Amino acid sequence: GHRGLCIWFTGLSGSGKSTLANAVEQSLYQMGVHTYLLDGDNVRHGLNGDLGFSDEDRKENVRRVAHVANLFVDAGVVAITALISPFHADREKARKIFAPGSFIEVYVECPLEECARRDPKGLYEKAKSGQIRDFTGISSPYEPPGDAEVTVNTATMSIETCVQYILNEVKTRLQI
Ligand code: GGZ
Repeated sequence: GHRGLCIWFTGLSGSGKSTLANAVEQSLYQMGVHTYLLDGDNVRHGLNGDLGFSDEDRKENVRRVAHVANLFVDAGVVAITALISPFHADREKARKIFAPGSFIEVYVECPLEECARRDPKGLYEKAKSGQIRDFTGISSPYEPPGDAEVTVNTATMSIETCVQYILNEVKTRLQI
């Protein structure tokens, strides 16, 4: 078998984190790699159902998901997380939970204007009109990483190209 690893996606709502995480997971599955995807969407319904979108709650969301991901990594699984994880300090704390070399931060870069144009769930529209408070990029900050292992830009690169960049890094780390 292979060893465990965490692929930590970070980026704005609508940047393409979930799309890329799913595509990467599918490719790894075809390579025989065991994965588990922890997505903001699914985790916030269960484990983190008590959390909202204040700075404190986002911090706790990131902390809990990092610890759960680390349990999967301990079990030899490639844990993939797709949370906005907007704060640099919280991502650094997450990174430190993992054994050295077992954490790949992937910055899913996409201009705010493009994310707001995509607006797949109409959340940017609601945030701009004040119907949703503390919305990342509009009324709550996003701190871009300066130290991500991989940066992909979904406004200028195809999904396939982004996935290849990420897989290259994963294969190197897993030595496969
Ligand atoms: C940001 C929000 C908010 C607010 C609801 N701010 O694009 P989506 O819809 O499907 O994914 C977003 C998701 C963000 O949850 P995370 O757990 O990833 O955030 S964090 O890491 O900051 O804790 C978005 C939806 O929840 N959503 N309200 N106010 N995104």
